[in-house]
Amino acid sequence: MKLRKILSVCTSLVLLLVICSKAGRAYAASNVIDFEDGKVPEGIFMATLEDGSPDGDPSILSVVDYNGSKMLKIDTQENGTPKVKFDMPTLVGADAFTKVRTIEYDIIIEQPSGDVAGWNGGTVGATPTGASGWTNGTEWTIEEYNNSATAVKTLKHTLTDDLAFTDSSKAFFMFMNWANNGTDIYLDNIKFYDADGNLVPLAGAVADTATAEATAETATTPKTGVESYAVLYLIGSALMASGIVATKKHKNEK
Ligand SMILES: [Ca+2]
Ligand SMILES: [Ca+2]
Repeated sequence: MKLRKILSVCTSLVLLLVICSKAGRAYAASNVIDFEDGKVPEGIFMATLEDGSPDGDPSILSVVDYNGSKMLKIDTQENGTPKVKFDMPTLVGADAFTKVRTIEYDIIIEQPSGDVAGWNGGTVGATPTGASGWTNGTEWTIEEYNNSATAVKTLKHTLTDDLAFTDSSKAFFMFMNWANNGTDIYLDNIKFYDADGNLVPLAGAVADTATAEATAETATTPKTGVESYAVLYLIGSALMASGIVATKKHKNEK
């Protein structure tokens, strides 16, 4: 009898676990551009000049399988500076773009010729002033003189208070690589944070977030799937241990 009870409790725990991990995944996906749908989001595109011609290298953007995930590939075509724009009103919505202060992303750089990746670097600019937006930027550098591809690196660029976005027509981050050596750039897990370091949800993700929160509340579990898993695992282990003790006791009594 006791064993059957323990089994039914364990089954309930597994069910709870499945619910929690699903809720956790939906919540995470709504705040991160992870490219897993295979599409280049509408708010990410190559910079152009006023006449519509490329501003810098006419690189081609696509989503590809790389390093075990789907990533945004910036495929340089000539030897100019690739300039990729992240348009904040499109990505987080017209009501939320003024909150955004920080962009964060994972980056890998590869020299497709097989030669070493060498020096790559540039600026991530944002602009309330100036057409090309690089004057207000934060510089980045990645060097690799042994391999053709660099290790994954997470880069983060934060605007100072006086450069916060105000005008929706000029509210963008612009990623640039000044290296003109034909390297391809791969980006993934793009996130935006407000001045207090909170993730700013992506546009169109509000409904997903609400659903995930509701599910999490119904299940009365901690916020993240990982935490839930740890707690349930501990409870499960404790129950199983007590089950073993009970079975042993029963045998002894016999
Ligand atoms: Ca990805
Ligand atoms: Ca290329």
